[in-house]
Amino acid sequence: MTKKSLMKFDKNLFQRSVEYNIRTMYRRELSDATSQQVFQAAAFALKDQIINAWIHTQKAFEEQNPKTLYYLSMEFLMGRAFGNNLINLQAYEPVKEALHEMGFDLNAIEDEEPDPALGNGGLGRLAACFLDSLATLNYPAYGCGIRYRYGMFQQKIRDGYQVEVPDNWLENGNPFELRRPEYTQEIHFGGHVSSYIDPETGRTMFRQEGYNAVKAIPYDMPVVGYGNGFVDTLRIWDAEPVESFHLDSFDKGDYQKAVEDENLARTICEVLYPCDDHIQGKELRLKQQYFFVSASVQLAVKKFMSRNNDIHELPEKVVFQMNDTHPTLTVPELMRILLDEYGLEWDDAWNIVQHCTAYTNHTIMAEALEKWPIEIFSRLLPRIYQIVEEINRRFENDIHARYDGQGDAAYKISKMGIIYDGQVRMANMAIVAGYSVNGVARLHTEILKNESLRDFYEMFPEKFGNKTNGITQRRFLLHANPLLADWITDKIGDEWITDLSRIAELAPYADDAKAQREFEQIKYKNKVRLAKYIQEHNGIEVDPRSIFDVQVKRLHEYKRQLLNILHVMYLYNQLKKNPAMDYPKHTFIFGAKAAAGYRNAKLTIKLINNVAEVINNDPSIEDKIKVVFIEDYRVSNAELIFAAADISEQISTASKEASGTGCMKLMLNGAATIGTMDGANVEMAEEVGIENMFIFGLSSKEVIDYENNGGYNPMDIFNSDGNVREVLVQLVNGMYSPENPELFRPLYDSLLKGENGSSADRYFILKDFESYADAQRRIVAAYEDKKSWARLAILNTASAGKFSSDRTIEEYVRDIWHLQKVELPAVSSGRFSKAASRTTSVSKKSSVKKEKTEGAKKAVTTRKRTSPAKKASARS
Ligand code: 26W
Repeated sequence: MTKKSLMKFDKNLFQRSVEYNIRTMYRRELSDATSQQVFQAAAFALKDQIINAWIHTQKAFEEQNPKTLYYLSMEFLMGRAFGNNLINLQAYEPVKEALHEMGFDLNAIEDEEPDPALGNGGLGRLAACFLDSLATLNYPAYGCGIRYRYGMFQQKIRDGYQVEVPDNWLENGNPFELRRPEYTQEIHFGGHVSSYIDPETGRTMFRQEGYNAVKAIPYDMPVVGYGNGFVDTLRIWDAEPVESFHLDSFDKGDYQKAVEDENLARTICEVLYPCDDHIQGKELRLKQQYFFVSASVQLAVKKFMSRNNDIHELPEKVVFQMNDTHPTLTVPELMRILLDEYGLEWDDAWNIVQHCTAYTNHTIMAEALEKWPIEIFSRLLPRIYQIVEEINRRFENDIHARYDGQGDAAYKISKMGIIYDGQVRMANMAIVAGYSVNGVARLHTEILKNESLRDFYEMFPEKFGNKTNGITQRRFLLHANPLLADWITDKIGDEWITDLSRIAELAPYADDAKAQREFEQIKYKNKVRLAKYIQEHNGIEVDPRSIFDVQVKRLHEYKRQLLNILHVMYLYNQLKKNPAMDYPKHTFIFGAKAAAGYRNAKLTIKLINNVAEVINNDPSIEDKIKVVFIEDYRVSNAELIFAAADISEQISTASKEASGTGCMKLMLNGAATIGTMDGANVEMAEEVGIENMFIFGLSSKEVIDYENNGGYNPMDIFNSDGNVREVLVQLVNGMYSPENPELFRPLYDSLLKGENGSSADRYFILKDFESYADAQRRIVAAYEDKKSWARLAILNTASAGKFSSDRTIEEYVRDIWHLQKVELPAVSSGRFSKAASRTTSVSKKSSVKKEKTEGAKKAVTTRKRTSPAKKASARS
């Protein structure tokens, strides 16, 4: 790999350790071991090495008692750990060599690891990138989540349809996790609330009784920082029954409860909900939310009290970041602990909660806003519900105090009330309680302030801020694209690995003919690698010299995969009518999972596959276009895809994509974006220049204006645009579904008629079609000139500096979390682990703008690599 390992890696010891593990774990000789067994053995050998650094880091936390971040998220889409840990330990090359000498190929061994898919998409992957950055930047943090037994389903494509297969990722065990029974917490559901008088204070107190209980057991996974010997923790909770099932329970008369407790424990962590577009109000999901939030908050408070004396100081040492509304129960749960267990008065407790909790919003889609029916909520969480009622009562009083004069209070309560219309509205609770509300890209934050959360912004303007998303360059460039990573390091050095703003130094190479050729060659090799994967997995032969045009992301109507495939159908029509048409070879690559119950999304997958079937098998177009649907899109194959892309499709209806992060991964790997002015695309255009992207479509303002005026009439386009009409008719004339011409009728209807009361073409696909087709024409023209295309690609890579999650994390630290970096004391470290390898200094090149406050100054420090000699003197 790019960077020379700074670790003292003992190849011999590693090899002996792998061999030993194979003997003791599998009673086998090395020569008889399967690849899976070698993976397990090597992963355990690696974990042994990580453990030292992990202990060392956690000891430093204990000694320094720093403020700690608890990043609460229902999803962590970590991807495979083995290769990533090797990268961050700077031991990739030595381990590759060690395995090679033993007769194994590291890539093949990496492929043996199941891809932990404890997340749906953007929100979960963002959480994983954040952990990587937190550890790399020396910040004390826990990721808190759920250890789902089954992660995101595996997608199989059968006859063009998506079929969901359970993802049994723990089948062979997880070598990187540690079970921590000593941190077990108990969680209570149901029952009722009773009150009693505290004999000491004379105050009325409340407690939950007759509940069902479940034990929460944490499993810890190391999160290894890059090259700094720093290891944070991902703590995911599993459920177990409080007592194992006793036969004598029957005699004691609580047989029923024993069975219920057992069932509760069995079901709670069973499966990740594969839905990220609308809420289903499923009781089990609310149980999952309370389960992991309660366990995480209880333990955080206990840990705090073990190091500090006064619970009132909690906000100085603890911050809970709520990743969307899913962990909002943090608010009433912390209130419960402070009121019922620590005996605080309401105002005191509320003051603490208001200084410990912060909320990130990831979507403006109304159907994704979490609301729970009071009936379910109060039955499942009776004491928590009482507390929410009181929070709501007091907040309504505040609204009255502020708006009664204007006669607006009733309206404001209808918008902002926490309990309203028979439901508990989670976003409203998170905003009222938290001290910070942030959006994930500038445009998104502006829409929150001016549209969707306007009333809240009016009331609490100081809470709102923007934190544009980012991605970790260590996984998505250093690991995913070793050829490009090496090339970049060759040109500008390796500082970009921990300071992506440095990648701007590549820009001058955009005009260098030799660099252009080299860049092109690298892209070509990566396309060959992906073409091989496609050949193996899809049986489709694609030409690596064709344009690789990629749309990989969750399938949603607002992301408009339908626009993309309708355009492919249109192109095909053009080629059929005009076989001599000069058109460069173009491969359209899709990858997407659809929520299991999302009909139009699943039908779009079927449409893509059916279009692929027709086009890929039509010799008359001479392979000018190919369509590929990559099965089971996930973190591991995403890495191959990003490295090989020429074109990145970011074509959501403007205003709908909060940020997007795939756009950043593709840009970093030198793909040019075709996109709307939506989400982070807007900021990408600022960085690379709009002339180096292919921008099209309605602006978010235009979309919002249409929406506020009842939409537009797509029939006008149908009637006036013959090209559009032709493809729409082909949706329902059996051209792509001869066995059932009506198959795609729902897609046709969604475009022209609207369904379930929503307006026709709700996502402005037809409205944007011509403008999209035009942007595609510009791409094809630009691709003709190889040199200028390479220039464009290099400029995209060189302009991606802003989009590192390191920058995002520094902004959260500066404006919201106020954490300090923890410097590790020096140790004469063992192999792999290298503590305190760096000193801290204010980097002039930091992409985070300097702030005036003291705390902020500390937060923007980024480290610089110093010579070993300097390091030694810094330590002494
Ligand atoms: C209640 C069901 C549910 C589950 C998940 C609703 C909504 C979600 C997530 C908020 C959906 C999500 O992943 N949003 C994405 O978050 C990314 C990280 O900020 C953004 O880059 C994407 O634009 C946004 O769609």
